[in-house]
Amino acid sequence: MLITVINPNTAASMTEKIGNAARAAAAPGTQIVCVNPPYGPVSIEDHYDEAYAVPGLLGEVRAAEKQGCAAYVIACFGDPGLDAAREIADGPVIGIAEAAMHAASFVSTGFSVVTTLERTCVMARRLADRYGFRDACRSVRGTDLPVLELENPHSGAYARILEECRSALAQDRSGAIVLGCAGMADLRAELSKELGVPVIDGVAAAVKFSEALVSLGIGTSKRGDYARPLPKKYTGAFADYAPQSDQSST
Ligand code: 2AL
Repeated sequence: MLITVINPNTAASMTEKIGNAARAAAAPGTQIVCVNPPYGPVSIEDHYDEAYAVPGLLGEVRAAEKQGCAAYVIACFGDPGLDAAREIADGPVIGIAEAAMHAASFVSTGFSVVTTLERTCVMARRLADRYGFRDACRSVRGTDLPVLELENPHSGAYARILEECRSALAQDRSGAIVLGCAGMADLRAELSKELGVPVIDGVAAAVKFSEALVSLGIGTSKRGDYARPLPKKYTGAFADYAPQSDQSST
């Protein structure tokens, strides 16, 4: 089965890291293709970045649909464009925030999200509410680390994240940690060993949930609001994004 993992930001080093985490999680027989859009923000850490990441992300889904891709992972913790991607995909589309939160809910009654900049905490909290984890998500903790500092080996990111995880476990009654950024995927194993609790990276979790759904023959519903987008004209710079009546070109 082919799973396309999309890093919706344009930082190639992060795409490589995400691809490694996805391949490490994948079962034999699963092919992982990890891509990022050719245009858009280099990192996603506010609502504006999220909005401008979505056209490129949807372009990657459209291209992969033509290759017969079985499932998609949106590898950014804001799960940008998730609903729109589902409208144009036949297979499952899994966001890493929803995957990580669901995984955490299977192994703890409550979890903490440890993320990047303080301002992204509200975004993660809103996702927890939207996915039904209002009670289970005991806290969302920022580390004041910009996303691209996770790509800098001299940033001290690991120590800062470890410290915040420890505070979450000590103060928030959490039994598990959810990593709040795809760029933290490579830190999971060491953090889990050091903290002695489940530490969940959404990239790996989303790959496993995708494999499970595809194996079960379950794709995205095409009834109701996940039906194909309505064919219509888009104007100006977005003309090429217009949904077509011929689904192969949507
Ligand atoms: C992210 C992420 O996973 N990728 C990105 O660009 N920003 N998440 C975050 N909390 O900052």
